[in-house]
Amino acid sequence: MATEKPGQYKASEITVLEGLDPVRKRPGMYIGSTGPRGLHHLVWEVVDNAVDEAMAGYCTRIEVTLLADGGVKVVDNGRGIPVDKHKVTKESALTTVLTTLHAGGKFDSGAYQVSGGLHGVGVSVVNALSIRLEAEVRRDGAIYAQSFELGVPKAPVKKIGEAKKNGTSIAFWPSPVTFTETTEFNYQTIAGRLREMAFLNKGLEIRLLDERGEEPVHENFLYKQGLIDFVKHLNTSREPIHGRILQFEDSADQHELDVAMQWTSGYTETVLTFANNINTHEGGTHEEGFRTALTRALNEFARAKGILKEKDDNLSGEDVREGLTAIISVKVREPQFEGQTKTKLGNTEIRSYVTKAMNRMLPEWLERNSAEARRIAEKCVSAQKARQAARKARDLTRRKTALESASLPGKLADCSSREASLSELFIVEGDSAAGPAKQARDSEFQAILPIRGKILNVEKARLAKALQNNEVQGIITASGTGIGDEFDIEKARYHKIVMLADADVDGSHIRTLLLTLFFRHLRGLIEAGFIYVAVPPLYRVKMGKQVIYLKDDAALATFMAENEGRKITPSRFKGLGEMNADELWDTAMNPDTRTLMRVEIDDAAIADEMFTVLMGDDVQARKSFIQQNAKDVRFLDI
Ligand code: 0RA
Repeated sequence: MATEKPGQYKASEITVLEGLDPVRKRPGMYIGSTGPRGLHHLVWEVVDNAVDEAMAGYCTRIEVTLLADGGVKVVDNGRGIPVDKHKVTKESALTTVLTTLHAGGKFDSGAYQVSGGLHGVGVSVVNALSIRLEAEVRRDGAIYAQSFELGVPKAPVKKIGEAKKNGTSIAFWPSPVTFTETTEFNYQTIAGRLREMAFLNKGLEIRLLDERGEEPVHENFLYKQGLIDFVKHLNTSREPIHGRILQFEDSADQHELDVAMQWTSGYTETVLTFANNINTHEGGTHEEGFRTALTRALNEFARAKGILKEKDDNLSGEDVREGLTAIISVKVREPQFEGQTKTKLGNTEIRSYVTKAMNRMLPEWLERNSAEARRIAEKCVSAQKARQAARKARDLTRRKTALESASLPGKLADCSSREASLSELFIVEGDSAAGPAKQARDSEFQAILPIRGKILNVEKARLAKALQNNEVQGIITASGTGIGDEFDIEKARYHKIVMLADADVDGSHIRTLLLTLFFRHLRGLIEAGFIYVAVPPLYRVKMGKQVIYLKDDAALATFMAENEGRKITPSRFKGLGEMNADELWDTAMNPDTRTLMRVEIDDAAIADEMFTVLMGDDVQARKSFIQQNAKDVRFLDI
């Protein structure tokens, strides 16, 4: 995208010389979106640079401050961005780093970098999209400073004082011209990611300070045991079946591997994978390599100890991962990120590297800790037995799927279109709302599936048991994709699945249960962007002949203020069941007037934490989690 004529510069110079115009023109290309996600991307970008310094071994502390005036400041105690004159640009390296587009950003390319498909676009992108950015560098005994507006320096780098220690401070104020939706940072989003960064980088201290409220809020993240602490954290409300957490570390000349794992008495598998600190929630070669070694080691151990008899089948991958909480973190010199959301590690050499390293370390651990290893192997065998029993039950449903519609749930009022990309499924709570929904819908492309009462909490049940639940079965068959190893997104029958439940505590509980089902067993639907929540308005207002719907108390207050003096009669919807078909159509179903929120997983680790803690058994953990996250957890009741 360089504007210079090709051939005029050497390739390396063109990269260095590219300015920030393209970023200001098409911000989405660089940060994904200009919504809240893109906004937070700015913070990740600056923090990632500081974490790169830590991974290279030069930085031990990072401080992130959410400033009272809406900016963010990130301070680290690394080497400091160099300030000497750059060979090509003839200006301070600090200025170059902040005003030119170049992949990566580090001049010394030896170190691991977070850079990849996701982050790593460079701090200059943050600069381009900020109305103001202040950089301060401590280096070579002095403090240097430079300010920018929308990426343009206000003056050259200036020495403003003496300094004993080294470090970098970047403060920036995102431009409301780019971030039209919001420029407000979310504390929970930032805290979650910083905590995860601290887990992944053992010994790195990350502080978060929020100065925006009346009382400042701060949290410190520092984990001496890294991934072990991460696993402990994820298992807070679970029941481990062995005390010692398995931990493996290995490094080869080109890559590093870090693993921590522990089995619990539950049934969900939480295997989180990272490459260069990026949550690879589409998995990839590191996960494949890990799975191969894990299945093999447990089969061999179980056979050797007679826990698995000669006549028994081998344990499957699913069997050995039941109840497992594991973190796999690799550092790769040149990571390739693939997949729909660029969160799948593609480096093929990593598959065999991880398998080999685990083949060496895991059997040895099992042998050395044979009492614990036995408990683990026995758990795997009981998972296998349950799976075999479940398969018998599933075979019945599978035979029916051959008959297509025969297997669809009886309560489903299907749409006539068979074009999945145009079809919508509304999951509606209760019969009182299902009636009007069926009347209101456009049966060409809208299907209705009523669910009665509370659906099963799949967090607490084995899959086999979950499948016996009518509501769960209905949702799975209606969605068309199948589950587990058979899940196939291509078979999805609707590309929009909309949860329609009341705004009250019961409705919120049902949404949480449904989300848990999607997250644990139909996650591909969330990842494909097919899951939505309908947000019906709370108020209907009559003003003359007009009928206006307002989503919440704030919207009502604004509307009343704007129309002061006019005769307005607001009424509050108590529940979906109270709406007639027309109202339901306007507020929840008509594509032109409804409000739908797409359910997104920004970070599987953080989502997993939320589901585990909220849906698990530990009431205390649940209470404190909800108290901490109250602002943010929209779907959940206390
Ligand atoms: C380029 C080169 C070096 C360090 C950095 C950039 C650097 C960037 C950031 C961004 C935030 N914090 C940072 N800390 C360092 C290496 C300089 C050297 O060789 O001393």
